[in-house]
Amino acid sequence: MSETASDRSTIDALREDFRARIAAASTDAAVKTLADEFLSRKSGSVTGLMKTLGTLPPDARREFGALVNALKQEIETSVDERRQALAAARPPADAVDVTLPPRTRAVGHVHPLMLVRQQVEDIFTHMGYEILEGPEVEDDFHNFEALNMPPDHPARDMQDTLYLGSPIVGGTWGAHRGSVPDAQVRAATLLRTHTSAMQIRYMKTFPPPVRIIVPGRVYRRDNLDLTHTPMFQQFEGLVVGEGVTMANLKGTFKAMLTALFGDVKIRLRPSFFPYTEPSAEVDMSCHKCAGAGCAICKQTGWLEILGSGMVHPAVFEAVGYDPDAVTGFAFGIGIERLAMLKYGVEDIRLFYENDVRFLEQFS
Ligand code: 2NM
Repeated sequence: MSETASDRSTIDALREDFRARIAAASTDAAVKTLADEFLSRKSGSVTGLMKTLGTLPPDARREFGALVNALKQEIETSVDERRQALAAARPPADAVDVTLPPRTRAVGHVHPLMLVRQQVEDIFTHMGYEILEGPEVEDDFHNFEALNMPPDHPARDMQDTLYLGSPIVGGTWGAHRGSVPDAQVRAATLLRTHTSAMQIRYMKTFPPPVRIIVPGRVYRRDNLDLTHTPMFQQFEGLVVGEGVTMANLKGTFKAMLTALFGDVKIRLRPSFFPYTEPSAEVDMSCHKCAGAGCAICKQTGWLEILGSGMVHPAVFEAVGYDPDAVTGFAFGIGIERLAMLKYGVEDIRLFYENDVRFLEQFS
């Protein structure tokens, strides 16, 4: 029967079409759409064939009906299997997708002031200096009196120095050669205005020779502006021994500033500090314009970088050193100022606001 043959080929074509497409159906929705296309009550193509059965003579109806039924069953089984396969391949609801890129983790940065401090400490460690810290609360003797600043010295004024509401006693401060007793009997009454206070403790505790750097926080009664904070960090250096000269002082600064900023020139200008005589302000040639003049050095070609001098004999007397036997040089540098110059930071307050957008620029 030609009718049956043509209908048989219709069934074969439908089966082939279905088999190809079920294999490609990769979601539940795609499987459902495909199942509906073939089996839906109203418009399914196999359903359509079923509906034609009634018009056929009994023999053909039986024969063709069996074929259509077989196809319908194959499709139903296939759809079920495909659904099960998709379900089995689906990760559980709480599964971890190991192919996702990792979340970026915020990594901390070394604070720019610490970066500079570490570099300076390295430079001086290589030159044989000992690095030590000291107490931030100090007494009048170590902060002023031993540094040749008598009771009527203007630096002691309440205008400049932060005094404690009540005195504090206790503790010791470690040093490589042993420990430096705290307070050395006097009670602390103020926040140190410079770390030279610790250098006095050191000299009172150990005989010459001395080669030390004291980094740390110091306090002054200043209002906040672009270049001042009431707390800032500095390091002071001290070298004492027989025959220490101003040439040693100058060579030391040349070595330090070259290590920090590259090939710079230095120059000394006369200055005054109560604890040094003679005293010198040290400038370095501007590392940005190499001395030609720019906005950073205000067109002068030079940058003021530190204060220094030969230790005053009165300081040696206060700590029990013989000023006829030893000489020494000393200096003080602000760490913030160094960091501002090195990293081109124009506002000192940025170092203390702890805005990560600022801090993460340094590494
Ligand atoms: C400076 C400038 C000049 C200094 C002096 C001393 C000590 F303890 F030896 F007397 N320590 N640091 C000194 C000298 C500090 O800072 C601008």
